[in-house]
This record gives sequence, C-alpha cells and structure tokens, in this order.
Amino acid sequence: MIKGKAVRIESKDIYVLTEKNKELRCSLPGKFKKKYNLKKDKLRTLDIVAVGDYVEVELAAADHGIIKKIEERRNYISRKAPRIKGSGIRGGRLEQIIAANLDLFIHVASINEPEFNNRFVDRMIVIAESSNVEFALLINKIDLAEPVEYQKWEKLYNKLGYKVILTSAEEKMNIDAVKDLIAGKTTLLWGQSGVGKSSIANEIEPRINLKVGEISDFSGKGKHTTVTSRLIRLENNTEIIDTPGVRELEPFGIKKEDLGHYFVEFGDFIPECKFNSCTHFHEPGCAVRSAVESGEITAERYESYLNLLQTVEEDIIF
Ligand SMILES: Nc1nc2c(ncn2[C@@H]2O[C@H](COP(=O)(O)OP(=O)(O)OP(=O)(O)O)[C@@H](O)[C@H]2O)c(=O)[nH]1
Ligand SMILES: [Mg+2]
Ligand SMILES: [Zn+2]
Repeated sequence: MIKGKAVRIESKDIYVLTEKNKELRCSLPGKFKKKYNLKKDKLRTLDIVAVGDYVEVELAAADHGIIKKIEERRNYISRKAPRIKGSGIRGGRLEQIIAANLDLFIHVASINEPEFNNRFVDRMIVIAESSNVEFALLINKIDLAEPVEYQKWEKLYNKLGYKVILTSAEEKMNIDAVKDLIAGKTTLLWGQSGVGKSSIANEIEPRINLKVGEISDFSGKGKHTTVTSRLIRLENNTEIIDTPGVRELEPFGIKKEDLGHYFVEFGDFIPECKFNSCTHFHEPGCAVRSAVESGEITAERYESYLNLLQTVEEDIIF
C-alpha cells in the first residue's frame, strides 16, 4: 500500500502525490460513493476525495493506482456548490469541498481590478471560522491604488485579530511576508478570479510557473484562468493550493442562530442580548445592534452579517 495526498482532481482521475514525491494517477472505486455520500438519505456532496486528502493507494499498473482508503479530514473548507441546471438533484444544495487538512486559509483579494469587496471577505471569514481554519487576508495589486484605499481595510481586519498582508505580485512587494507566513504549513489560496492567486504563487516559487491571466481578460466579467485546484509541494514541509476563482460564495450548512458566532467581535455582546435565540436583526434588547449604534461594531461588518443572514435563512440543513 502506498500513502499519499490528493493534489489534483480531473473528472475521474485523482492525482496522488506519494511520500516519494511522485504524482500517480488514481481511480476511486464506486463503493466509496455509497459509503461516504449518504447522510439521512440525502446526497450531501459529490466530492468524496478532495485536494489535500490523505489516501492509501494500491498499484494497478506502474502508472496507475486504485484508492483503497481515505483518511478522515482534520478540517476542510467548503461552500454551497453552484446550482447545476438540469442536474436532477432535488432538495438542498450540495456541499463543494475546496480543500482538506489545512493549516492556513489565505483569502486573496485585490484592491482594484477587481475592486475590493468587503462583504465577500466577510463571507470568506465566516467559512474559515466555521471550519476552524486559521484565516489571513491578502490584499494584492496595491500598485493600483493609493494607500488610503487599502489602509482602512487593513486596520479593520487587523483589529478583529486577522493577519493582513498587502502585496503587489506585479512589483514584487511584500512577497517575503507571504513566504514567512506560509512556511511549514499547508495553505489554501482562495478568492475571486483575477485577483492574482496564481501570480502570488508564482512569486512564492517561480519554478512552479502557473498560468496567469491576460490583463485584458479581466476588464469584463472575468475569465477563469486557473480551472482546477492544485496542491503544490514546496521545500521544508510547505504546501500551497492554487484554486480557480470563485464568483458565488455561500457558506454551506450554517444555521441562522450560529451565524453571529462567526463574527468574532459580536462575541462580547451576544451574551447580553435579551433573547437567547436572538438573530441580531429585529429583536428587542439586542446588544449587538446597540454595539453597532455605539460604534463598537462597525457598520460594514454588521451589513455583511445581515446580508448573509438572508442567504442562510434559505438554507436546508442536512
Ligand atoms: N497591477 C497588478 N496586476 C497584477 C498583480 N498580480 C496579478 N496581476 C495581474 O492580474 C491578472 C490576473 O492574475 P492571475 O494570477 O491569473 O489571477 P488569479 O487569481 O489566479 O485568477 P483565476 O485563475 O482566474 O482565479 C494578470 O494579468 C496578472 O498579471 C499585481 O499585484 N498588480
Ligand atoms: Mg489562477
Ligand atoms: Zn442580538
């Protein structure tokens, strides 16, 4: 039996990086679908193996393996899978697993082209907090903005306790800070298309030479340059996962009454709300709302919270 880690998935082929640092194309026997997919008779996810999963493989040929075992995940990052038209899948939306067994989740954003979107950042934070993965924010393309534009956000997220790194992949600014942060860790790079995830990865290690989008591609709706997630093993136990850009971001399986707990600064106030079941929206005696009025919680974060509260209300919890 060979031990390894799933590093790339292309339809039915799962590429496993073995302990000897060799990539082996593997298949997943059908029995796994039955075993892992069903919870209370509902299909929960199609991603039985995800990038970052530890697996055991049996060789079927010199260049082909069969997956025999998938280790339980220490943690993972997911979202609601985009709706698939005509898929015939009824009921709740499926869970799309982005990556598993992470030490760090860096949300890569850009200050311009595409424009910084703090609501999107807050959704990313909710996903990280609810998955128990350390979160950091990377704001790229600072060469395209004045410091006042990004300093506001740097301050806001720092104050909440999140590490914020300001970079320019183009002008090679602050790449060392990224390298220091990821050293010895398995790190997910995730964010919108065109923000520079692959460009940052290339600056971390130029030899990996990932495909980077043409500037003109990003002027319109945004074209996805990276099409499959890929875990890249660097030296000294450092691994990074480059991912395709996301457009829609809805956290999976979050209950309305839990959402406030993933906004860390609400924590001091939630116990003071009049009602235990307070959703900090319209209830009388809500301490979170009072904190927004007094400026102890920023209006930006509260707006993100309300915005998300609407989407989780539609949620069907498995
Ligand atoms: N001005 C400027 N442009 C940058 C910077 N970083 C990346 N770019 C450009 O932004 C475009 C998109 O970069 P990518 O690295 O392909 O972005 P991505 O996030 O990997 O995009 P997807 O793979 O589609 O998700 C390319 O034209 C890069 O050259 C930066 O710091 N400053
Ligand atoms: Mg890319
Ligand atoms: Zn409340």
